[in-house]
Amino acid sequence: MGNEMGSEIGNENVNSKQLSKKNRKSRYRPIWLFLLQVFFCVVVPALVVAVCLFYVNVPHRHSSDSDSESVLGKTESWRLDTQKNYTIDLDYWKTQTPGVDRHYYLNVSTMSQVAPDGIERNVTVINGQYPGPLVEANAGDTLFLHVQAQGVPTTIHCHGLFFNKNESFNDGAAFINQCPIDANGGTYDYEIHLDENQSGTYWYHSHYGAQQADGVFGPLVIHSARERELINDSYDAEVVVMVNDYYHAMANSYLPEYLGPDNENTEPTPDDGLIQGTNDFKYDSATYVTPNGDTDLVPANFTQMPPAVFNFDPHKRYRIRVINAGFFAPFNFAIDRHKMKVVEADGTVTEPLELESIDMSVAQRYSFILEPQDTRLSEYWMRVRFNSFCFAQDNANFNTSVSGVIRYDHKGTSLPSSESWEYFGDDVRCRDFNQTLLRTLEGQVPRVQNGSTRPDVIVELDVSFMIKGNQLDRGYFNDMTYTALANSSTMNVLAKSHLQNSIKELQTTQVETKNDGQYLINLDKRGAVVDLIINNYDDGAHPFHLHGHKFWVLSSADRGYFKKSFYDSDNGEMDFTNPISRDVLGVSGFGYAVIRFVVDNPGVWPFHCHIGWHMESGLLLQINELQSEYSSWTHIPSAWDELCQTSA
Ligand SMILES: [Cu+2]
Repeated sequence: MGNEMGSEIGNENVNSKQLSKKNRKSRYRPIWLFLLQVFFCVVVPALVVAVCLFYVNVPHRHSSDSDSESVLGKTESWRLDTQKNYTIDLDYWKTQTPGVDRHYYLNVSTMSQVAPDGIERNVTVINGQYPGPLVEANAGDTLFLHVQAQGVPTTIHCHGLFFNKNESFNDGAAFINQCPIDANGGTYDYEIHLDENQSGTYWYHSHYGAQQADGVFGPLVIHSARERELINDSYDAEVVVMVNDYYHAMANSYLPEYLGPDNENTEPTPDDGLIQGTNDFKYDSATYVTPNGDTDLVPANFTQMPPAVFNFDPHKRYRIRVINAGFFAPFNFAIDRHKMKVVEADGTVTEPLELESIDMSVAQRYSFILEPQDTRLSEYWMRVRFNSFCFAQDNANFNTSVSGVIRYDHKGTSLPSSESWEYFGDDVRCRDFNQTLLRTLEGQVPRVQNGSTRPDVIVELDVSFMIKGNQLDRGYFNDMTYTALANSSTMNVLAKSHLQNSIKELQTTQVETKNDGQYLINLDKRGAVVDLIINNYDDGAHPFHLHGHKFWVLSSADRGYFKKSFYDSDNGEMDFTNPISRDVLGVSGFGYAVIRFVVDNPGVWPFHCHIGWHMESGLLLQINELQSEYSSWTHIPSAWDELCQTSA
């Protein structure tokens, strides 16, 4: 609005100059004409300027739908231009060979009066824009993230990356892999040597408290010629589609009630869902529910925003990379009259799987090749349906059907009239789709040396939410709920004070230790095959994420509990061939899963539910992998140690 008004003021100035010239010529005209000229040359422009300034200083309240035209097509300075930024330049990446240094500068700060969906709120964002920019590299490159914190502490975690060149200290989980970057202009440079064999769709986000939900996240894509070859499809265009649930207030404002006494894990329900950081939220002052029921938070300003628009070329074949970058809510994703040939899940190339829609838990990613089923229309709806069955409470603000527009005729402005695929949603369960449909291309589950289906190490994890001390409901793995260290990180302690500390000393040989609020699974034998058996005794689904690895999904079930005899049965309860290997798996309420990984990556790796609220409730443990190796590293930068000194 500021720019628009500025240009109007400018035009008035030009007009008054033109009138002034005429005025000089008219000095011998009658007095009434002179007064008329004064009126038009001075009084009218002054009034116009005054009115303009009034509107610049006092923004419209609740501008109505009729104002939406003026917003469409105009980009606010705080809004990232995702049409440009999230479109991948495939031709460029095809010319790149691995081994390049890629530098990104990420400045984290809090801004006020930002309105991704039209409702103004404070956000914490990267480089002053919402959402975060696309970060890209080739497999085998070195990725530098130069992060600066301005006004808020932060850390950046690259979700799904292995950090397997002895770089666990750059994983970014606050109080686990590092101390936070100091709020007062503190900096840290993440230098990540990317694995030559890791590629696909990832994302990065703040791993400090609940900060991710406030806007510190963005897509991360690792390109690879080998991956394109494996996918073996002649796609010639690529787009990232980033979807997230969205709240109308800072995440921390919900925590006192959520984590407070007598709240039985009733998570705050989102107000909205965004595609590419935008949505056409329908504001109605009569029915609007203010965050936390705080009546002071009636929106001062509302601007109707447009839905996400994708301008596609009908002659191109698209690879779409979808990311659930949300904090809490899973969704179903579909595009009218287009099928999706899934070719990648969490960075793993899959055997092609054709679907009409796909369910995605928080933090999961899929790539699919877009397969138009007809070309009669020039616009089609992209549909994101959040599953309200997953919410503990209703939120009248949240229209759980969020839409984007795919436009083949870029000059068109009309909304699609396309029809949806049949949708069986709002399932009576909250779960991933049947994961046995997904197969790792050319994959093979690792086995122990004698070829047995059983692993070297089995860890059984019972998941629950329990009310214990002070009437507080917390998330538990077995009998442990996580609480962060106050002034250090687990890895600082275990790497630098490995012979004497209060968490886990190097000479300790137990697989499981539980000291100082830190539940560790200690894996000391390189090459060992490890299975985590996750029995979910909670009624809610949990998307579990392991840092530093992908895991093989040997088994997952919506109901029941795992029996070890399944290892020896041929009844299909387990799969030791080529099931999916990924880094996030949703485990249904009262269901279970068995996941496998190999001990080959020294470091401290969180294993946690990726629902931000549940992580705040303590549903997190740490894999302490090859401590004998990482505690002898001499290459950890001194800047990493210093983070703990400034935050202490
Ligand atoms: Cu959870």
